[in-house]
Amino acid sequence: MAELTRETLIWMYERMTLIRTFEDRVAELFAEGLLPGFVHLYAGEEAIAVGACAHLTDRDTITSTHRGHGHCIAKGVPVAPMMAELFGKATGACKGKGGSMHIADVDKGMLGANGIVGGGGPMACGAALTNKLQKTGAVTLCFFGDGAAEQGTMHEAMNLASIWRLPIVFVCENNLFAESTPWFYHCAAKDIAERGSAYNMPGLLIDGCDIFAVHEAVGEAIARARRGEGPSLIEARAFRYYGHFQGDAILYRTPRELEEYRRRDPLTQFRKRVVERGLISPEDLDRIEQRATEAVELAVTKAKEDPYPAASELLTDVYVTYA
Ligand SMILES: Cc1ncc(C[n+]2csc(CCOP(=O)(O)OP(=O)(O)O)c2C)c(N)n1
Repeated sequence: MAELTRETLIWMYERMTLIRTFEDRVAELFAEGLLPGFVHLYAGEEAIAVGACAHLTDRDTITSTHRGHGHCIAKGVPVAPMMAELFGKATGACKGKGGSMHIADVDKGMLGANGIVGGGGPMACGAALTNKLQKTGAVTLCFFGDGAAEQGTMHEAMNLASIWRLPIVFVCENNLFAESTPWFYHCAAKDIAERGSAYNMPGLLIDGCDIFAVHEAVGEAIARARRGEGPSLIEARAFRYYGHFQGDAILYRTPRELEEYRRRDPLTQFRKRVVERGLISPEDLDRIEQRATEAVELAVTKAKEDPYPAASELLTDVYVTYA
């Protein structure tokens, strides 16, 4: 933390706050019946996406999950096209055809949220292989959940990434549940991070509610990847405040557990630590929160007014043709 510039600290709080504000607002909009399809909210896990993506430029790539809004915002995808996408509007990041689970922005290096659990691993290998062969120096972060950790695709991806020494960091976001199944119930290992040794890569377990711990650990893994030393596995433990999807009755978690999550809230922790050290004033942090609220409200107003895709657009963007 000591070595972080004020600019980086402000960037971190801006992004974490923007994710929280976006997610809380989406929860309301979904409850009002304004958003078609499913939404899976990321609130509570902000420190992971933001701490990790703080090291990346647009040329670096990330793969995401069905819980992808936080990854998009951390990687720099603007909230207006994201919100429009959730409303299914033509101005959406994917022209309103992807919805919450498929937001992508290739110019920002965001290769897409993904409804297929464990689908990001092979994609990350493809992106990283391109970077390795073309010697771009870029890295790929592969975000995946504790449930996805049990998918064959993730094991194959980690094995291949290690054999080929691909510039990847596998970031397992362990929010304790795969839908309603607790992670200790589906995972045979002591922790997911220890599986790194099975693939001959470093494996590290960290506190995913502490952005400084995430920033440091992922930063070291990224530096290793950029040096050509291959992939790493980082398991970041955190919580999600909302249900698995919006509408989930959350019968598998007690109110006491939720209280415990709130006590370790990543945004509150950040605020306390930077204020105590006199790095950013509470007023400046309040202003950042205010700006996030304004940005999200503007995105909502615009998304509501924007048009749906034309019927003539129904069959476009379905296939990609390679010239
Ligand atoms: C291949 C595949 N299997 C099952 C599902 C159904 N499904 C959607 S989300 C989910 C749980 C994923 O849990 P985890 O990877 O821990 O992510 P989290 O929801 O906790 O962020 C499952 C089983 C799916 N979408 N794709």
